[in-house]
Amino acid sequence: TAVRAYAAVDLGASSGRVMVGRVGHDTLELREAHRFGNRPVRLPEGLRWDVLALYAGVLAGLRAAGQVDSVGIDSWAVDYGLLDADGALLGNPVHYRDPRTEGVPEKVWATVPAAELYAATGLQYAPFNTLYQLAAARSTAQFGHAARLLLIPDLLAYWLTGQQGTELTNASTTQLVDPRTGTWAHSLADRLGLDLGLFAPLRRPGDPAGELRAEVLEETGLTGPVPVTTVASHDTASAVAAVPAVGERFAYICTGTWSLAGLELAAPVLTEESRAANFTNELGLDGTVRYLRNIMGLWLLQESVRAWGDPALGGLLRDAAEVPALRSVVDAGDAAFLAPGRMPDRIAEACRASGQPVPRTPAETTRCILDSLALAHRRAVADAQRLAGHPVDVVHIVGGGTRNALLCQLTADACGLPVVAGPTEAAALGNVLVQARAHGLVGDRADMRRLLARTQRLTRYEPRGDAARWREAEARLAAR
Ligand code: ADP
Ligand code: LRH
Repeated sequence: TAVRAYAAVDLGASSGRVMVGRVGHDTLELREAHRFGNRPVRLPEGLRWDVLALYAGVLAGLRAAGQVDSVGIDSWAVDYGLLDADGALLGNPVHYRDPRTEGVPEKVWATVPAAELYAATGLQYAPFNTLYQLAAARSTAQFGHAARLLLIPDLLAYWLTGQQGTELTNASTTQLVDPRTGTWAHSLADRLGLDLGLFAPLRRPGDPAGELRAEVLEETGLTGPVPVTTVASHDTASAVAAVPAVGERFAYICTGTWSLAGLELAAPVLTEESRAANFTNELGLDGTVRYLRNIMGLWLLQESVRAWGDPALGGLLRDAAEVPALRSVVDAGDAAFLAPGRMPDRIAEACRASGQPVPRTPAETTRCILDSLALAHRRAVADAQRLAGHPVDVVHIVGGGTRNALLCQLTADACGLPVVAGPTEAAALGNVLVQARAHGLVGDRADMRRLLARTQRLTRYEPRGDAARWREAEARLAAR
């Protein structure tokens, strides 16, 4: 049977990569064609993405990938570029960790109370939701010249093809989409005076998104026509699509810069209790709902490692495994850890303020971070099951964190459930499989997952029975 090759462009907050997936009836192989750093730049006006460097990385990656049957693009959510009336980019896209939204949510809530926002959009509160970014941006000179807004993957797709669109799973992270219907929340936007005409028309995973422009073919050495296929362009939506689960009784944790922990549901949970627990209802593949909580994730470790002058991760994790467990834990869901800088100090301060031993060495700080992440995973998995009335038997971990065996084992211990870890490049695999499906190579979501379970290397971690210690740590945090 035919084997086809698909290029997956997957841009995470810490690195971008172009992967090539080869898909056949019973085969799925992924190879890395090119990986490049994604470093935010601190300009006088604030923290910005280096989007031209990312585009150059995409072109280099497509050249390294060689001839493919189609290209798909996914990236982190919520951020966007503005275009003027000629279609030219206005400035560097603002990074979601930029502090420009400080104090903005309160102003938005004065017009539309937070409870109404949740009822209409199902989105968790996060200061960087596109809605708040737009409320912060609209008084700027740049915004006055904007004729179009493209979310990051849609911006890159536009540069590759000349075609504009707004992909639905990523649109659902703007807080301007109704998760019940998968269409724009017009009356909400009207009340806030936000012009939805800035967005290009919605498109869905599987829809065609144009073909590589002649100049792109020339720069990459590819022979046209090469179609670009719309995938689940929110990286987390692609990653959830590639969770190799069997049946429906599973929770997932997408671990990378963030930990996104929750459930795949058929309908959103819009209750007041769910809002209070800060669960989000983002849209997934085929009208599914990604009911999950954002946890600060390995960002805490990445930023600490940067502060220590980039020691090797392997040695650090080995040393951390020797540190006694659960000595101090911090709230890994706390937005206080959102901004860059001084991470080990900020973690030490949080331990001191809650009357716990202060981690002193990099190994102790690393252990504190991993214990705290596992504890946050436990709480999210338990809360999601309760709030959605959807029990699970297993937790799937996908993404970069699957390479951290200590984190996977601690998560199994904390949740009291078996953990199945893998695949590591889940977002790229979800991206590839949606392209393959659009071209008739695989069937429905369950088929995609069966193919993943058969072909990907997965590691199972059984919970070690120390539930009482995790309950105690949880109570310690709650008592703060
Ligand atoms: P993103 O997509 O958000 O950029 P990734 O899924 O690539 O993130 O995951 C990055 C994280 O994976 C890093 O922060 C790091 O903690 C973890 N990681 C990467 N390589 C290793 C490794 N060899 N051992 C342990 N952890 C690793
Ligand atoms: C992970 C992610 C996450 C969003 C955040 C901004 O890469 O897309 O799902 O909340 O970035």
